[in-house]
Amino acid sequence: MSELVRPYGDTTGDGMVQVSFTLPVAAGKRAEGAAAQLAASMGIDPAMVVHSKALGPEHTFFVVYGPVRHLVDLSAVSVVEREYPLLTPKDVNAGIRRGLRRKLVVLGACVGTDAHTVGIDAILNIKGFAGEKGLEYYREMRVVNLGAQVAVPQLVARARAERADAVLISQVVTQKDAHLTTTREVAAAFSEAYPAGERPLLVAGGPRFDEGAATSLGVDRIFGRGTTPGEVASYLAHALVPAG
Ligand code: B12
Repeated sequence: MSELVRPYGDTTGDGMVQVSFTLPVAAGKRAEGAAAQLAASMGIDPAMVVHSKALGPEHTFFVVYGPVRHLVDLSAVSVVEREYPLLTPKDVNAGIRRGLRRKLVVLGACVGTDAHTVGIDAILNIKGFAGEKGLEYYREMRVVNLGAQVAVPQLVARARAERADAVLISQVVTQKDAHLTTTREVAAAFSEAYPAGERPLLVAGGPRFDEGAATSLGVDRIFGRGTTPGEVASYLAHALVPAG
């Protein structure tokens, strides 16, 4: 059964939305008219330009507010649901000890030209993120954090040398779809370097990934914005430690 909702602005169901964008047009009346035209073609009608600011001499940034007629059908929403239980560090450690009888080796890096290490550090470093300790805190994990701008061949070589069970890559920059290209490169390089079915678990993360795109990118799992270390640790235990 469909379950329909509309955006909420001032009153229920008024359909109000707010969007922001930049046009390569010098600030002024003409630029604001251009913004309103674009918003109208996007279905915002009437479109109110509520903010505009010059970005240098030839560009203008806009915020546009107005109603859309589109509906959202909640029964047709598709998201990746977590298919594993959230475990405490104690339970993850106990599971690894019992199931693997050795430390689980996790290799992490910010790959390609990307230098945004804060995200992968939030997952790996002992200080962690959002009140949860990072994977370095887990006694039964051995974490190797390669830092920023790691080339794909270097990542593969290090994964082999460390006998990594899981390789965690971070991609924050999305300009020209760099995050997608680099992730595909990583997946292809690991498939080439390892016999079929023997490559480490590949996990990609970053704020602008679609969590449903893992298969199409050739990795096992994708984590998006707001991910916490406990979610990643629980997933690694679920995916790599034999049950029981
Ligand atoms: C800090 C920062 C920098 C710092 C980075 C310092 C460092 N050591 O990391 C510096 C100043 C170096 C920098 C440089 C640049 N930056 Co910058 N930067 C940011 C900023 C402000 C914050 C990013 C951040 O730290 N977020 C906090 C962390 C905790 O969040 P997160 O990365 O999303 O990580 C979480 C999840 O995504 C997930 N996650 C992330 N990775 C992984 C990996 C795995 C395996 C898993 C499981 C989970 C996971 O878990 C984390 C915790 O929840 C953002 C804007 C913003 N507000 O986000 C811009 C931003 C990312 N930067 C941007 C840009 C453009 C650049 C530059 C190109 C600017 C320039 N022209 O030089 C350079 C690029 C440098 C390079 N080669 O990469 C753009 C990217 C735009 C785009 N579409 O790609 C942004 C969005 C700013 C913007 N609005 O324009 N930047």
